Amino acid sequence: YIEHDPTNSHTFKTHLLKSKRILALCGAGLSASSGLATFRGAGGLWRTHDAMSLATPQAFVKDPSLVWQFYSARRQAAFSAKPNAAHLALAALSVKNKDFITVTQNVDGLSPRAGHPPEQLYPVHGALSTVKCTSVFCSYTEYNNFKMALTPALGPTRAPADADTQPANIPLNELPFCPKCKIGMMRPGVVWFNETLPNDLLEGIDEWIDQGPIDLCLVIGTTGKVWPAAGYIEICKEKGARVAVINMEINDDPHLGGVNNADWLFKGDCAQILPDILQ
Ligand code: BJW
Ligand code: ZN
Repeated sequence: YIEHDPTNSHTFKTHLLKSKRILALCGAGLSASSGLATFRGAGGLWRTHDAMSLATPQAFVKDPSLVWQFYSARRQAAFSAKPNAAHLALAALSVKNKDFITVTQNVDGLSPRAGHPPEQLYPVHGALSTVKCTSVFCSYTEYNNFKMALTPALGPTRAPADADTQPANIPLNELPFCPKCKIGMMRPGVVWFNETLPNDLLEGIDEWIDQGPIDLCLVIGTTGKVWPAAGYIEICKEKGARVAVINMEINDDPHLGGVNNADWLFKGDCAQILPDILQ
């Protein structure tokens, strides 16, 4: 495996210059150097909180207080974080190349804040900055909400910082409720396991894919284990794309970041690598 070295980035840059249609698939590693925790990596969220058991509709029904504290802490971290050089490099590429799209699994909103044009950005797992009513009578209405504390009980001081801090047992009536119907509890506007991804976004991606051959697929800071997002890598390959993986951890696993036999492997922090290889 080739690591991040000049020869490697030279052949990549040659291909990039020839590439018209490019798809980037991004994951939590994109925001790591902004100080946001990843899911499965070192210090990943799923080690300190059992996120498998938190990012499901079943967990929310069972213990909305716990799940809301988890998301409240992550909202506060995301709203306080700043986009890094990797977000900026992708935003710059999308301004330069209107045939480039970013499919991001991240819910932190850092790509839009970096100036990534929204029509070229597909946040397929939703956004921490949205909340939606859980009542069918309210048609699950979704709202933007950038408040640091959704309710006083979910204020920064009440959010569990790590696994050692016991989450509080917040009474139901101190959790967020719908401003419209008043009876529906609000939930984070993100996509949990066993839930379908937003159809309009999936259709938009499919339309872009169907427009012709794809030249390049960038796999950035993701383990590529979560579907259907991971599936875009193979779809790009079927449409002729060559694949570049940019990841902090590159090992001998032939199935790395959801990719079999990537054409380029760049090992390191994408906030350092992307500005270099995409310029
Ligand atoms: C760096 C770095 C640095 C660190 N620089 N790199 C087909 C096959 C098998 C299973 C399924 C399938 N289809 C569906 C499923 C089930 C399921 C699934 O995929 N399960 C797998 C785990 C096996 N999928 C679903 O349920 C999806 N829904 C669905 O398919 O609906 C249809 C349906 C419905 C009902 C029945 C049947 C079908 C929904 C998936 C939703 C995922 N949601 C989450 C939570 C979002 C909200 C939240 O943020 O809390 O999305 S889970 C979590 O994983 C989150 C992430 O977006 C996602 C991906 O994680 P990611 O981004 O890859 O993060 P990490 O931590 O894993 O990796 C970070 C990487 O960065 C590492 O590699 C580091 O090395 C690297 N890194 N620092 C560069 N500085
Ligand atoms: Zn409602």
